[in-house]
This record gives sequence, C-alpha cells and structure tokens, in this order.
Amino acid sequence: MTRTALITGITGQDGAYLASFLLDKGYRVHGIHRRSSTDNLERVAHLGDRVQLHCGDLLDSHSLLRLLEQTTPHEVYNLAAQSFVPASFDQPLLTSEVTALGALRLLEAIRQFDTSIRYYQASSSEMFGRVQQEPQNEMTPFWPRSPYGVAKVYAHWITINYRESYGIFACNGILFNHESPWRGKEFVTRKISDAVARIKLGRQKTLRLGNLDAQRDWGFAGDYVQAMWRILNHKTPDDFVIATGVKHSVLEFAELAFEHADMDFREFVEVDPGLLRPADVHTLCGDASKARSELKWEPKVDFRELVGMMVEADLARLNGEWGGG
Ligand code: NAP
Ligand code: F7E
Repeated sequence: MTRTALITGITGQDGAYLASFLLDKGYRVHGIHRRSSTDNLERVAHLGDRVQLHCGDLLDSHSLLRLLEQTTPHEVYNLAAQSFVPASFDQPLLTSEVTALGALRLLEAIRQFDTSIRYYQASSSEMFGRVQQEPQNEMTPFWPRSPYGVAKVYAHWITINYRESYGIFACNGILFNHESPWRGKEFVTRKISDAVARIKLGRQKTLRLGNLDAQRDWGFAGDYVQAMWRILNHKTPDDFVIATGVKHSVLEFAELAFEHADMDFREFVEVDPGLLRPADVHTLCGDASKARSELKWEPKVDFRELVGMMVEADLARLNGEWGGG
C-alpha cells in the first residue's frame, strides 16, 4: 500500500529535502504552506505536481484538522516553525505561538482525528543552549538561551506527553545544525557562502558577521532528513539526537569558504557588534551514538564537503547555472 506523508514547513530547507526523499521512497507527499502575496514555493518548484500542496497555518487549528481529514496521512512531519533565533528575541510571542503551540495544535488535531498517525517533531540542539555536558546526547539537561529554544523545549515535551498520555507514535528528532544550498540566507553558513560568491564575482565588498567564536556541529540537510524518516519508521516511538559529533567555529567556516574560492577571509570579514545576540549559544556538539546503533543512521557529508558544496552552489546561482537539486 502506498504510504502517505503530510509535511508542515514544506517550503523550508528541510521540507524540500524531505519531500524529495519521501517521493523517491514511493510515498504520496502532501505539504502545508502558508498563503503568501509573493511566491514562496521556490524550494519545491522542481518537484512539480509530484507534491500536493495545501494552504494551512500552524496558528490555525481548523486548517490542520481539515488537512488531516483531506489527506489521511500515515506520517506527519512537523517541520514548520519560526526558526530564526534572532527573530525570536524580536518576536517572542509569535515564535511561541508557532514553534511551541503550533506543535500542540497539530498533536491535538491528530488526537481528535486518528491516533494511529505517526508524528515527527523537529526538535533542536538549541534546547541544550548553555550546555551542561559535552557532547550532548538524549539525556543531557536542557538550558535554552532564546525564546526559540524555550519554544522548542515546550514542543519537545508536549510531543513526549502525547506519546505517554494517548499512545501516539510521537517522536522527537533533536537535530543539530544542518545546512545546504537551500539554507535561508539569514543563517550564518549561507550568509557566508552567498557573500563569498558575491565577493568573488565583484558584486559585494565585505562580509559583516557577529560572534565568530561560536561553535556548531554542522551537518548536511540531505543526510538529516533521512534520519527523520528512520525515526518515524523505527519499531518504537523514541527521541534521537542527530549530529556529526564534530564542531567548528564560525571563523573556521568563513576561513574555509573563502579559501574554497581562493580568497583570504581576513581581507573581507568585519565584526559587527550589532549582530551579537542578547544571549548566544557558544558551543554545541552532538553525540548521535543512539541513532547510529538503533537507526543505523550515519552522516555522509563532512564539514569540508558541506562548505564546498554551498560555495559552489552560490557561485553557480549567481552565474545562472544552478539547477536547484
Ligand atoms: P526553515 O527553512 O526556516 O523553514 C521553516 C518552515 O516553516 C517554512 O516552510 C515556513 O514557511 C514554515 N512556517 C513558519 N511559520 C509557519 C506557520 N505559522 N504555519 C505554517 N508554516 C510555517 O527551517 P528548516 O531549516 O527547514 O528547519 C525545519 C525545522 O527544523 C524547523 O522547525 C526548525 O526549527 C527545526 N530545526 C532546524 C535545524 C537546522 O539546523 N536547520 C536544526 C534543528 C531543528 P514560509 O516559507 O512561508 O516562511
Ligand atoms: O547561527 C553566529 C550566531 O543563525 C549560528 C537554526 O536552524 O540551528 C539554527 O540556529 C551561530 C550563532 O544558527 C552571524 O551568533 C555569527 O552563534 O546560523 P545561525 P543557530 O542560531 O545555531 C539550530 C539548531 C536551530 O534549531 C535553528 O532553527 O553563528 N553568528 N555571525 C551569526 N549568525 C547569523 N545568523 N548571522 C551572522 O552574521
């Protein structure tokens, strides 16, 4: 029987990679997107009518229940969120409504419609915030450092609560930072790769960054969406850390990205104190040994390949040669 998946946040980076992955597995794929006055379907355009798109919003419970009834999914992937950490300091209430209560609205709709639906929650390493242990695993206590991180902690625990209270196959993937050529341009990796390409082609002179010392465990989004599917198709519902286990600083990312385009970052990077956050997460590094042993999941793309892939894609984009795959 053909399996059906419903993805919230299908217009985002992970939504696009997950939709493509599930289609290749033979799934019927439905996606929820917000109505917009401008086109926001760029990342899924290449999938054409293989993906069925529906208007809905995590702020609107009725649209979620209606879309469950219309699409009758076996699996729901909740990837939608206000996901940009600095924006969560500017709009903490909106972030909580979407990122925290949005997960609850979707779980409630599942509880009302069909408790046999499997539910994936996009949990985040931002929940570890001021880290209590290095590296971080499923047992590490949370200490979120932003309204976004706090909202993700709520969504994480309400997912566990619906699993324990109603027997729903509800799981959290605690994903560490993952990037790709489809990453939004406000996130630091894509901001850097885009700037490197522009500077290389003479369209930009400098790159202004904030905290260069921040360290992240960066992986490739294409590898991480495979883990989402493995989590939902595991024998029992559970929570998993997904990470590479290797961390690098923002400075190292910039250095390698400029080097990839035969440039020296010291000539172009400037520090802008205005880009520092009220409270930052200084270091994150994940221990994904549970996913490795129970899900047989492994990241394939390493840091150097990821940086090169992103710079190459941005150079190709600016030269009008990027296929978008
Ligand atoms: P993203 O590119 O920012 O995509 C977020 C998606 O959520 C977009 O499709 C956005 O729609 C949608 N959305 C926002 N508000 C919504 C609302 N009120 N109703 C319905 N949809 C809404 O994020 P991503 O990088 O793909 O990440 C996917 C998920 O994983 C997010 O929940 C994120 O918080 C989480 N996460 C990401 C990472 C990472 O490193 N990428 C790591 C851990 C967890 P529009 O296109 O209309 O804005
Ligand atoms: O920042 C520093 C910044 O915005 C990474 C989201 O997907 O991953 C993401 O959150 C680090 C921070 O990602 C700039 O201070 C320096 O320490 O790329 P980012 P993030 O905050 O880690 C987690 C796992 C999620 O769940 C989130 O949804 O880089 N940094 N200079 C900068 N960051 C940005 N954005 N811009 C700068 O100029």
